[in-house]
Order: sequence, then C-alpha cells, then structure tokens
Amino acid sequence: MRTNQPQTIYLEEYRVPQYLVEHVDLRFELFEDGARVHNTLTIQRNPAADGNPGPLELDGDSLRLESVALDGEQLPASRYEDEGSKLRVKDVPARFELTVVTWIEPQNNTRLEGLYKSSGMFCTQCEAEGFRCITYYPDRPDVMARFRTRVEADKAAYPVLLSNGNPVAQGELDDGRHFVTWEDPFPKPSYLFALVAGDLVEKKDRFTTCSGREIDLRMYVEPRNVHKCDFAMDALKRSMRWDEDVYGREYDLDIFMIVAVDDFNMGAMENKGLNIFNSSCVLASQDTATDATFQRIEAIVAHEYFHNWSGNRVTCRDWFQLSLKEGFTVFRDAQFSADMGSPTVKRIEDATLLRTAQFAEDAGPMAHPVRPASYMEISNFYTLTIYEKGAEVVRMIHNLLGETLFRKGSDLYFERHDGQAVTTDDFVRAMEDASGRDLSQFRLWYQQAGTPVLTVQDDYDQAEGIYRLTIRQAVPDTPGQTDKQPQHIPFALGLLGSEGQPLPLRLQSESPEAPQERVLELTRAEHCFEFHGLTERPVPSLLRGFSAPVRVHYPWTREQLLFLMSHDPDGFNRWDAGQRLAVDVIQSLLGAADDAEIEPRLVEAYRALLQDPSLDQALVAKMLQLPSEAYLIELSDSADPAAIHRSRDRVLAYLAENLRDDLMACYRRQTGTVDYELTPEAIAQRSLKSTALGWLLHIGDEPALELAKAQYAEADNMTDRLGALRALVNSDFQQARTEALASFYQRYSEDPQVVELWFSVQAGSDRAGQLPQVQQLLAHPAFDWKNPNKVRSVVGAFAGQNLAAFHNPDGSGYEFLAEQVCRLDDSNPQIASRLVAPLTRWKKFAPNYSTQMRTALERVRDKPALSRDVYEVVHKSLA
Ligand code: 0A1
Ligand code: ZN
Repeated sequence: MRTNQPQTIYLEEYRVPQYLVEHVDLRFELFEDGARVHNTLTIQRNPAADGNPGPLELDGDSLRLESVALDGEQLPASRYEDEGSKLRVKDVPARFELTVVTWIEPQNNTRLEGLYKSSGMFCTQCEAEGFRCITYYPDRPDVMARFRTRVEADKAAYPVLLSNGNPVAQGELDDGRHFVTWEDPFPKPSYLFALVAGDLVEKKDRFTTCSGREIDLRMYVEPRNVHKCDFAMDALKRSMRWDEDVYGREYDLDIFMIVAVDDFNMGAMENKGLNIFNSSCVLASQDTATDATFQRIEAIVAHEYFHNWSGNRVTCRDWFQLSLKEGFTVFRDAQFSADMGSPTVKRIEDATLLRTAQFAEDAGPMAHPVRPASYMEISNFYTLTIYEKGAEVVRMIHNLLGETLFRKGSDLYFERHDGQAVTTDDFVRAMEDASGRDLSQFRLWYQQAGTPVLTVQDDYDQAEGIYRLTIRQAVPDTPGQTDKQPQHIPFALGLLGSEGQPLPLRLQSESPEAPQERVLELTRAEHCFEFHGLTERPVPSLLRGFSAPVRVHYPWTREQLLFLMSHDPDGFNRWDAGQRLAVDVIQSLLGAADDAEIEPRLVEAYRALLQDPSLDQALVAKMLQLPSEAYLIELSDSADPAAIHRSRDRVLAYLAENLRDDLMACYRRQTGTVDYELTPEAIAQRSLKSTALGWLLHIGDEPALELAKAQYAEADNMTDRLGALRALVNSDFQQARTEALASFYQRYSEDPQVVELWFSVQAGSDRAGQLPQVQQLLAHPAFDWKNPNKVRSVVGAFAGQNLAAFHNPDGSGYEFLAEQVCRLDDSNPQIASRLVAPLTRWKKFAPNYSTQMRTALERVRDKPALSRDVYEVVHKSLA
C-alpha cells in the first residue's frame, strides 16, 4: 500500500528526461500463478538534458525484481538500488542495453492497473502509470520508444495473444504453450502499451482508407458476446471515414483491434492499435442496450479511435498536459456525434453535464485548471474539467477561428508535432500560427480554474432606438488561486422582436444589413454594447448554443422565458429558457407552504410542446425533462436536498395532473408498429413515450399502469423495456414494481450489462433504493466488489442519482458511502477515490447536512493506510 503522506508533483518542476529509450523488447511468460516479464531496453543519454545525468532511474510498483543485466552481463546487487518504486542503476555508459526481469501476480491485481485478469483473460491498463506495475521503466509520456512484444501462454486456455502493432511471428512451445510476437513501428509512450491473452472469439471486418490501404478490423470478445459487436464495428468504420473527411487523418497500422473486458476502471483505453473497452461501453444489442447506451458506445468508439492521432501520434509531454489529448479528443467525438445524430440534442446533453457536474467540480475543493499546476495522484485528474471543460476550450477556439482556419490549425499541429510529446501551449500556438490570431489572453482558459460568471444588464432607449447590453465578467476564487484576470469569452447572441422575429444586431455605425446573430468577444471585466435601429425593446437570446462554459446571470422575467421557449430560433436556447423557467418555478416553492400556488403558465408551455407534432420531437423530448435534483443543488448556495426533492416532485405532480390527457395522447401518438431504428426521430419517440409514462405513473394513473405493464412485456428493445421498468420502479404501484423487477432479473440474469442496469434502476430510485434495500443489493449473488461496473451501478447510483436517500437527514447515506469507500480503498483505490466525490461537496449544503458529510469524510481520512488516490481527495476537501 502506498505511503500515507504522498508528495505533490509540480508542473514548474518539469525537466526533460535524463535518458531516452530507443527500443523495448518485452517477453511475457504468462502462468496461472504469475507472470515473468523479460524487458530489454536500448537506452541512451538524452542529448537535450543538461548536467551530469547521474544513475539511470526507472519507475516500478508492486514488482518482484529477479535480475538486472547491462549489455548482456548480470549486474551485481552493488550496481543497483531496488527501492520498490524506483530502480537506480549506477555508472551506466552513454548508450547501453539493460535487461530487467520481474515477477508479477496479475491474478491478485485488484487495482486493475498494469497487467491483471478479468473473467479468466489477461489484460492491461497502463494509463497513466500502470506500466510500472508490469516492469521497471522510465514511465513518463515524454519517453517514446518502439516496442516489440512476445507473449507466451498455454495455448488451450489462451489461444488469442495480442499486443500493439502488427503480428510478426508466432509458433508452438513445449508443454502445450505457444507464442505470438508483435511489433509496433510507431514510437510510443509506455502508457499506450497493451497486452491481451484469452479464449476470445474474433469478429472481423475491413476498412479501405482514403489512400486505398486495406485495414484489418477485429473485435475480440468472450463467446457469449459475439452477437453484440455489430454496432461498435459499424461505429468504428464511420469514425475512420469521418476522421479522414473532417480532419484529413488516415489510419496508420495494417490492423486495428478492439477488445471487450468486464473488469475495467474507466470506459475504454486508446492503446496503439489495440483499444481495450469496458464491456459496457462497446457491447450492444437491441434487446440489451438502451438508446443512451448505443449513443455512448458510438461516442466512445469514436473517441478511442480519434486518439490515434490526437493522443498517440501526437502525445502529451507530461500529465499536466492531459487535456491536450483529452479535451481535443472529446471535442472531436462531440463533433462526430453531432454529425451522426441531432446536433442540438448533443449540445444540450453536453451542456447539461457541464453545468451540473463540471461547474460543481470547478466550484469545489478539487477545482483545478484545464492544465493543472500540481497533483498528488494523476488518476484523480481524469476529471470533467480536463475532459469536458477542456473540450469546451477547444470548441471556443473553433468558434473564434471558424471551420477553415481551425482545420488549418489542426493540420499544422499534427504535421508539426507528429511523433512528439507536446504541451497545450504547442496546440494553441499551432492554432495561432495557422490563423494569424492572437490567443494570448485566451490561454487563461488553460491556467485559471473556476467557472467565469457573466452578469448581464440591459436597457432600452425608445427615443434613440438603442438597446444597450452591459456584460461584466468575474472569475471566482478557487483553492490556491485568487484575483483572476478576465478571460477571452466568445458570447453568441440574438435579439428577438415581439412577434418572435429575429432583429438585426447593428453595432453603432454599422449599416442596417447587420447580422441576426453575433459572437461578441468579451475580453475585459466590463463591456457595453449598443445596438442601434431598434424600434421596440427586444428580448435577448444570450449565450446561444452555450458558446462558452460560463454562468450567465440576467434578470429574466417569466414572460421572457415563456417567449424564448416558443420563439427562439436557436434550439439550444429554447431548451435553456424552458430549463430556467422550470428552475425558477421549483426554486420558488422551496420553503413555501404545501398548498402554495404553482405557475400555471408552465403547464401551458408544456402543453404546447406536447400538442404540436410539427416541432422537432428530439428537442421536445429534451424540453420535457425537468432540471435534475443534482442541477438544482448545484444552483443553490446552501442546499437542502430534501426540500429540493419535495419541490421538484410537487411540480412534476402538478404538471402531470394538469396534462393527463395530453400525456396520454402523446403516448399513444408514439406507439406504432415501426421497426426499431436509431435515428434521432425514433430515439425521440421512445424518449417521449417513457417520459409520458413516467409522469403519469408518478401521480398513480391507473390506465398508465396498464400501459406500462404492456410496454414492459411487449417491448422489442431495451429502451422501451427499461423505460417502463423505470416508470414502475419510481411509482407507488408496489406490487407492479416488485413483479417487474423480478421478471427483469429472471430474463437477463445471465447478462452482466443488463444486471448492472437492474442494479442502478433500483439503487438510483427514491422508492426502491432506500438504504436497507441498497444494502440488500450489495448482498445479492450477482453483486461483485471486484467489478467496478457493479460497484458503480449500486454504490455510485445511490450516491449520484438517489439524492433524497443519499442525503437522508439522519446522515445514514453518508455513513454508508464512507464505509464503502474505506472497503474499496485497499482493493481498488481509483474506484474508491471516484466514489467519495459526492461527500467532498459538503460546503454546498445546509449546516445539518454539511456537518454530517464532513464527519463521514473524516472517517475516511482516518482509515489506516489510506491510498494516495483517496488521501488527496479527502485531504483537499477537508482543508
Ligand atoms: N485515456 C482513456 C481513459 C482512461 C484514463 C485513465 C485510465 O486509467 C487511469 C483508463 C482509461 C480515454 O480517454 O478514453
Ligand atoms: Zn480520451
């Protein structure tokens, strides 16, 4: 177990490596009781490093060292120091070959970092620092080497042996063993190394690249999953074509492989030529995966594939630059998803995640810039800030430069830095050099943490026909950062006339043919814009398309929001107006009497959405989702989750009561005998259907109960079946809920991914997921503490979705979470550290909650031998 007082690593202390690795020759002997790793490195001093290089230092973690040889000669123990986490070899020449042999125990590796076993197969996870759990190595991304890997194992148990690159040799060995050798011609950092050995079925396909090269595509899965590969394979081919069309990026190896594993800490990993996926992020069939799962798979397959250029060919100099590859790749996968489906819906989903969870992170104790300045445990920095805010930053560059110049910038970036390990600054410089734009102030987005707050005031001068907009920006203090400078913010805006018509945005001296939408560039703490030639007071449509990841404060009236909800030509802002109105209505009930009046115009606004089939149904489906409890908590200063839950429930019940007939009509409109399709229209239909059902069951509507039972029983796809199950589980129809849950489990008990859905529907529900029931789920035979997906589907869903139960005023939810975090800390610190996050937000809550949350955190802090991962999060949150 790791030390109790982990060191902080600082960006300022970055130094180039003293030694470089030219070539790595690996030989893995895989056995049931462990694995021997023979590692021969061709090393030379780094000509770019200054001073005396000193001993060679290699990183290691949980390794048993068997021998060290230099240029073929075994070294005596006096020539090296084995400290466990470092192997130091003294008196090395300028260029040499070092052979290190280590023994590791993949079968006992529960951290799932390095080489481990999952459902009987060997697999690896090396990002960020897992390679050091396999062998001694300079485990940092700026050391890039060519790898040759020979894997040896029992042939019957492990017929498939994979690693990065192309297979170059294979053969039989004694005792029923065999080997395959792989060679990766592209120099890579160790975090992109991968190995898989197992009894897997191969699904094959082909792709012809833009230059006419034939690529072998292969998916490797357990035999029971062969029927779940088609969608991911198709998504892969679409991603390959898209990256050629939109970014001019062609695939480079002759073979591209995807492997599905059940036990995986994250979603997937972009290892060169051998992507490894969490089964839940790649396997899908109509009967077992929801629309949301299909969309997630499409996005993740694309994301991992796009990393081949944004991450692998051009990689990160150090882990502070993580967003260089992640922010850019998330931006790329978001563009891809938008192109494949509904761009507005994709934007709404991304903005929702950002505003609910990333804004919370950016306002919490772990807030950090997109390019952090320090960390204790890098695994803690695979955050929404690095990924999602990082993607927003790239998106803003895209908006500021426009399509053509952005493409020129990305071409320059890839060409200039191919084969290098670089920084976010190199990325911005390529964009500047290609476009001629000065992005020096824009760089603050990488350096300053915290969500900028824009306060907007307006004023209309009837006599002059001038509309004035004053926008002030402030970037809040975050841990270790105060007195921040104003950032460069693209602010998209439109103005609407009383009939809903778009008005020209004519700044001062411009001609009347001004545009109907503008992107204002905010660079100062305060700007005042004057729009001329307006004969009436306009309604402003602010921050269209969520053009920057900022909070906007403007004193919207309910009339204005209702107007924007039905008139704004920007689909995103229509949705946003509906959300702001619903938030306002829910917030106005907080602390109000039980019979306080609820805004009747909200009902009419929703009725208009339900009744008009000419509206974009994908947008309507999104507009009918009330703001989540998590978002409402995020918007509060001293949150009372029980009150928020009650108010939101009251609004939901009020809407459902008043819209009973419309909901029923909407439901009936969506049901037909159409074939199952994954188009935005069909997805919207299914979403509308289950939302209507959910609302009606929420108020105990008997006819809807029958519809739900029928939808559950007759569904020909998982979206409809789970939609009905969820509606039943979240209702007070206890018998129907119990029956449906039992039937669902019986039907899918052999499918781990569906069982995970079954767990999370219950743990995430305020009706079925009270603490004693969640405890029962943990004791269920299908639950497995070693499987991160199971832990997430019960413990994660309880603390992340079932906020009423988690925030039970008696503190039991907090105590429960602390207990599970402590239990997981020894076996899988990465998962423990992610699970503890909900407790770290304690300052956001009203005192009776926050004191108990703090106590639970202290309990975690006091656990003996706390991992570095959890140590960092807990200590920073209690500071
Ligand atoms: N780079 C991968 C995600 C990933 C990150 C860290 C991991 O272990 C700590 C595993 C995977 C991606 O962005 O998809
Ligand atoms: Zn990624």
